[in-house]
Amino acid sequence: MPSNMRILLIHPPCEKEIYQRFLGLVAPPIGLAYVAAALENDGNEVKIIDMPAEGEDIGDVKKEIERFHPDVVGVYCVTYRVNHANVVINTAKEVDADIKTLMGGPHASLLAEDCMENKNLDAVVCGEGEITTPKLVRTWESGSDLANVKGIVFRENGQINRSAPRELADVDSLPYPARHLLPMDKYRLFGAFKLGTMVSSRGCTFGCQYCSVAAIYGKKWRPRSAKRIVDEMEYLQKNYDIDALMFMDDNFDLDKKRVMALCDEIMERDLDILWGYQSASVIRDEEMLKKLRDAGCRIITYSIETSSRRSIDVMKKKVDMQQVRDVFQMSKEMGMIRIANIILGLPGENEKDVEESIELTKALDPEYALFFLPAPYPGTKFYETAEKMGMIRELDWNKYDTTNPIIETEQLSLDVLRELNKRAYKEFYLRHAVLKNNLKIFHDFIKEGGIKPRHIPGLMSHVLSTLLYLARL
Ligand code: B12
Ligand code: SF4
Repeated sequence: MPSNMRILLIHPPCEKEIYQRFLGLVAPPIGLAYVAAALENDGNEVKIIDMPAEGEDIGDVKKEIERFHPDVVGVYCVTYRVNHANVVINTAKEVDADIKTLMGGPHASLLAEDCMENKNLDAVVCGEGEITTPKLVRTWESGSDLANVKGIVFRENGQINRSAPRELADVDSLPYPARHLLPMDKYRLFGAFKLGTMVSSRGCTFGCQYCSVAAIYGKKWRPRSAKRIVDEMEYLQKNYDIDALMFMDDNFDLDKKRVMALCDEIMERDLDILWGYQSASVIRDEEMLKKLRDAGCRIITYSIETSSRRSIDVMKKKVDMQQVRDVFQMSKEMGMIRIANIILGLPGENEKDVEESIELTKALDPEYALFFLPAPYPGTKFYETAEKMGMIRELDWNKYDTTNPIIETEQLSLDVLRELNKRAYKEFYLRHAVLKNNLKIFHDFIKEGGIKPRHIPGLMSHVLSTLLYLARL
């Protein structure tokens, strides 16, 4: 018999973040859409509210819950949105004490018992939600024993209990995310391109000390097959008329063979789509880059994180700086839009190291650079170390969005970090080279037909708002 519950899934709002400011990126909460698809397949009526994309603030939650009148309210919870996630949970109970409340996502998965301190929260789904959530909902519906649902933390007779862990899903057999429940018209890249996102693999084998993914799923990487990925790309293009597609994988290019097979499949099907991804590895491989370029990949975010040898060692991040330089040069020659992700002020670094990172970023000369301040996410090795060494100065989790300084070391105070971060943005963006690189890229895109007249107002307003932001820094 199908399940028959009304379920409201909420992506809570947060501050305008750096990806939006500098890349004009508004991306869908694809994890919630995966959970929604699984719940719909089981017979439930599901609604997703993507509050950041809808421009809603937390005060709008009550009217949304009253309007849909759900049996279950579930919320996505990352560390920097935990306070808003709690407001959602509390509001649901305030509207109707019989509504079941539920959290999922990285922060809830790592700190489930902590989250359950909020007495209004009935359960947490730890890790992936596709298998667990429909089973939990069915168990609530039938009133059976929650202990039989693997992968949850739940409340029973005033006690907080944890069930057996859930095994990881077979990523190739999951249904597509329920994009029909998302406001697909609202997602953008560079403020102009209609954006679709996909996940072609889950997890990562690297185990960086500051990473929540490694802390939740361990060092496991689960790829989808090239055929299934390109099927979904075709589906997205056909049904949502997107201008660009970004892969939101943790580690997209871990396996060269898979990347090559994926590109071959895209080319064999003659799929004309502009796409991009985030490279965790920064691999020097001309053959792969060429193939990516030929298959329509034009945007690569390189997570260099840091150029300081000391912090590379401390954070167990695999970075070879000569390789990074070569990769940036090669991908420039191939006409890619390159985005560099840099973390400033990791433990062990002093002011000079941070300045070197800024100089290095300028020398790499990408079209865009994002500078993050280190945030020790609870549940990670980095958090353990930072806490043990008394480095954590900021306790408000709202601030853990990598734009605010959180840890202080003997070499770098919070104020110095804040200033260095501002300086990084100004020094990087207020240069002729950035303007020149961007003009060249956009000129090429216009020539190739990637930029159409309808994109111009969005692009202009994005550039203007970035410049205004820089001027106010
Ligand atoms: C794509 C992505 C982004 C995109 C955002 C896309 C979007 N709109 O959500 C961009 C590039 C904008 C981004 C930005 C940032 N991100 Co980010 N991002 C990711 C990434 C790589 C993938 C997320 C994803 O879509 N995964 C695929 C889906 C299928 O998995 P999922 O989201 O985890 O969902 C599953 C489960 O969690 C669960 N689930 C999720 N929600 C719910 C809700 C309910 C009710 C239930 C039952 C289950 C459930 O079921 C889902 C299906 O299995 C994650 C890493 C990760 N794996 O989580 C980091 C991650 C979420 N980001 C992180 C961070 C730190 C940031 C930034 C703050 C800084 C930065 N340096 O990147 C910024 C700021 C963002 C902001 N203010 O909103 C951290 C968060 C850590 C934490 N503890 O909170 C993560 C975990 C990365 C990490 N290495 O630790 N990010
Ligand atoms: S490379 Fe990225 S996803 Fe992989 S462990 Fe490091 S931070 Fe996490």
